[in-house]
Amino acid sequence: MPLARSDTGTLFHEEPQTGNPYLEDALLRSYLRTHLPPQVLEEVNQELERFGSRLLSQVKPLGWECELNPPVFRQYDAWGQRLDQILTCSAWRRIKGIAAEEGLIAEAYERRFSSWSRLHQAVKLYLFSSFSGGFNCPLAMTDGAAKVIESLGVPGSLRSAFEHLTTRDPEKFWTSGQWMTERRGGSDVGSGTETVASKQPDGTYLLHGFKWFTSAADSDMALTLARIADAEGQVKQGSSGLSLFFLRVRDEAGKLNNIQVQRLKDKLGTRQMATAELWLHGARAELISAEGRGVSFISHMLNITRIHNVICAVASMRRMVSLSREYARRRVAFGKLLQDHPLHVQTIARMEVQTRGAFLLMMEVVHLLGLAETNMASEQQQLLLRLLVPVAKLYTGKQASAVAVEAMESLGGQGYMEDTGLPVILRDSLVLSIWEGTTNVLSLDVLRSLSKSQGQVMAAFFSAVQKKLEGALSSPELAAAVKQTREAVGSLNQFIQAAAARGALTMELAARDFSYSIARIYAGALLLEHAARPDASSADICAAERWCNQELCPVATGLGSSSYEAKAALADSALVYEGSPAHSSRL
Ligand code: UCC
Repeated sequence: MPLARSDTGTLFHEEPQTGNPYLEDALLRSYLRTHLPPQVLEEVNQELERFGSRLLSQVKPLGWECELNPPVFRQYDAWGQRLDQILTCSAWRRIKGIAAEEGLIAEAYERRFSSWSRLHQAVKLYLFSSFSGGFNCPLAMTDGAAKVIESLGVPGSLRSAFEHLTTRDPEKFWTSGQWMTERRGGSDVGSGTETVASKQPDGTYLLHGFKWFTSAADSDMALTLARIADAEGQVKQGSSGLSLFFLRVRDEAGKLNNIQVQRLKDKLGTRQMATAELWLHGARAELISAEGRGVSFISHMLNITRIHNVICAVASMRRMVSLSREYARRRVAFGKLLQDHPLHVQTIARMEVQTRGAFLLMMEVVHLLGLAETNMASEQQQLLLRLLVPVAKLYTGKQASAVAVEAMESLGGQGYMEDTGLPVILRDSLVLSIWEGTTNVLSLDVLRSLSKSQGQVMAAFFSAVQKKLEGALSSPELAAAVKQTREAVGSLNQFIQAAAARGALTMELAARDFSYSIARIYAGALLLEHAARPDASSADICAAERWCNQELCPVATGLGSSSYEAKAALADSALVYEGSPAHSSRL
């Protein structure tokens, strides 16, 4: 009678205990064994094992402390003087130091492993992400800023900033913000940006404007967009009126650079990290792009932060699956462990398949980026990278929250409890499909990459998929999955031919399904390639088969059901607005 007295119950839920995240990640380790040159593998393997154990012993508790102690905003002191201080907790600052020590940005720019440095950095970020207490966000923007400066050839005036961003010295390490979003919009940067830059006699600019979402507002510097005013104070509207600026947030004495903090945002997730509304009242800044080329220059940053988004999405999926599978080893229900209930394990296996596809997509993107950055990428690989960044971002951003919700459910009511930490992961994953370009905006970016390259990105895609499928043909057990993928490739090709004969509306309506088709087919080809290795595990083979069993080319189905025609757009509108005042008023 365990509950004969109310305070002596013996039933306790056991916390899922996960170990070294590197050692427990079979797919990551087999990927590195397969692809890294032996000397690089030896070094990286040891380092990642050490890093994995540091994450558990040091970073994980700090990350949780960040969640419990979110940043606080002090606008005024007791005497009415304006302070505008964003106070972060000591754990947040300690994680910043660890990020520097571990070279989480430096690794990509030192290039000690040549083209593999990017991949090595990405793997560290992937392991770090779920324990980082939200510090993955400032790191994304810091990396993006370093990339912009590097792409400019590290001009003299930005050398010091570049060194601060890429140092391993915690005392010198800077993080950067990316101040793109203004009150009139986050996606439509070209028409939503109102900040004005006026040139000063010394060649610097003073910025006046209002930045509506500035993430990691405690950063040391920022890159931001503004419109340069001419002698009459006039500015050019639209995207071609935007230029890119560098600014320090505070001076050496800690005084804000003519910036006022209006308030901190009250967000659903990423609460460990301060996102603020900022007034720029003459913030001194340096023009770093050609005039009117701001969007094009900041796209270097966007592509890097989008890749970080992919890394965080995959990390979050992996973390949730790890917690789910470990819980199933401990929790008894209906007379046996959850791991002995086939339906429960089937549910986790489905999450695992999604995580594996997303993981390989992430590794492909960072591998291509590493090649591009060391001038080792062919033209085809560069085109593929341009296409896959938005595809991977939009696909994994959506999958991360789907997996998080499913994994939470697999822990039952416990998963819904704040102090298990699972709700934090879920909340944080929900932003991944929103910031850095929503799913639809990125689907349109996929179309932009097609039109800008006159279709060459698709030629690169088809040729890369074809090569991977040819490699997988040697494994008879993969034959059915290869066939399914080939058919999907054929359907995608047919869609492109058919869409070419129709108007722009068809492509716009198809953009999301088209991007999903690219993601599913490419991830399928990657899973098949991985499963065709001589030392592939049965899990590798099963993951490839199951992935390829899903609908790989949804855009073909949409075309078949006439979903992308003008008539369908009218029907969409009727469906959405039936019963709304807007609809009634038209009657
Ligand atoms: O800041 C934010 C939150 C910070 C938190 C960061 C944390 C990261 C998380 C990581 C994990 C924890 S969120 C704000 C993010 N905002 C966006 O992502 C903006 C979304 N909107 C877009 O992406 C739009 O598509 C725009 C702004 C790029 C579209 O602008 P335009 O003006 O219509 O663009 P255009 O005219 O099409 O492109 C202008 C130029 C073109 O080059 P040129 O002039 O040579 O023809 C384009 O080809 O920019 C080029 N371009 C690109 N190039 C545009 N996009 C790209 C691209 N993705 N890659 C290469």
